Amino acid sequence: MDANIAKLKEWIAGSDNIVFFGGAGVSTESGIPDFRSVDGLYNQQWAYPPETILSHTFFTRCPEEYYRFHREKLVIEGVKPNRAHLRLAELEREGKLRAVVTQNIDGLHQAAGSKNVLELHGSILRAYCSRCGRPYPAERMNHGAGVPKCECGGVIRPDIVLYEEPLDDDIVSRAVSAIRQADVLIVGGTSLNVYPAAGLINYYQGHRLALVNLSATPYDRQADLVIHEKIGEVFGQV
Ligand code: CNA
Repeated sequence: MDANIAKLKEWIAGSDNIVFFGGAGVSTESGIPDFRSVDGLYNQQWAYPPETILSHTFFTRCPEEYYRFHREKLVIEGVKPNRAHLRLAELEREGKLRAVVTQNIDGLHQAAGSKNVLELHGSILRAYCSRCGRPYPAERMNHGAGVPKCECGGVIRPDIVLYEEPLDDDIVSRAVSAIRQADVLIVGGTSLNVYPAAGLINYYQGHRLALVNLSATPYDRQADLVIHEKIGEVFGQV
């Protein structure tokens, strides 16, 4: 086993206060493209860049185009949790992992069995009316055609945080508290480019910050351990 992976395994074995902070790279091995990898959404052809389509302004002005992108690019049939999601859920069951803080919107941590999942950017598995707030099953939004409408006439929207929208205060404060108190912080599958989410890892006060990401990140020099490997393969060994 690679020496850095062995070290991570040792940290995990010796801690009962681990927090995981992750992003889209956690789900690429499940078949969901991330944003910034070569085959990620930023490098695919579409009439507008993803950060434009996934913005509050665009959703409000062009809901038809938003929903075309949503159903074609964000909703992927038959995806299953991979070894990273599954091992994290197992560590929580073993009483070692306190929280998963995720930027992902795919619900795969919960599908793997994780309970304390702090979804900084919400989930495409929930929907609500943008006018009256009434909750709706995600089914019609994710699989129907056209723009889903509420009985009140409002547009039904995904319960995700679009660009230009603020994060949920309660989720942020729970994430900050978990990260601040963590003994081991494992950051993985994230380019650490999207703020304010990426800045949350600055609340970590310990000396065992592990970064598991295929490509280099702006936080590599701050980390105590850096592993540039596929996260599912790494979690399959720890
Ligand atoms: P990003 O900016 O696309 O970065 C992903 C990072 O993961 C890159 O640095 C890759 O090198 C790395 N990576 C890709 N595959 C692997 C792998 N198998 N193992 C280890 N590392 C890998 O994505 P971020 O999460 O940093 O950016 C935040 C955005 C992306 C959030 O707003 C998300 O909502 C959004 N997003 C989420 C999903 C999802 O829910 N699955 C998919 C696409 C985008």
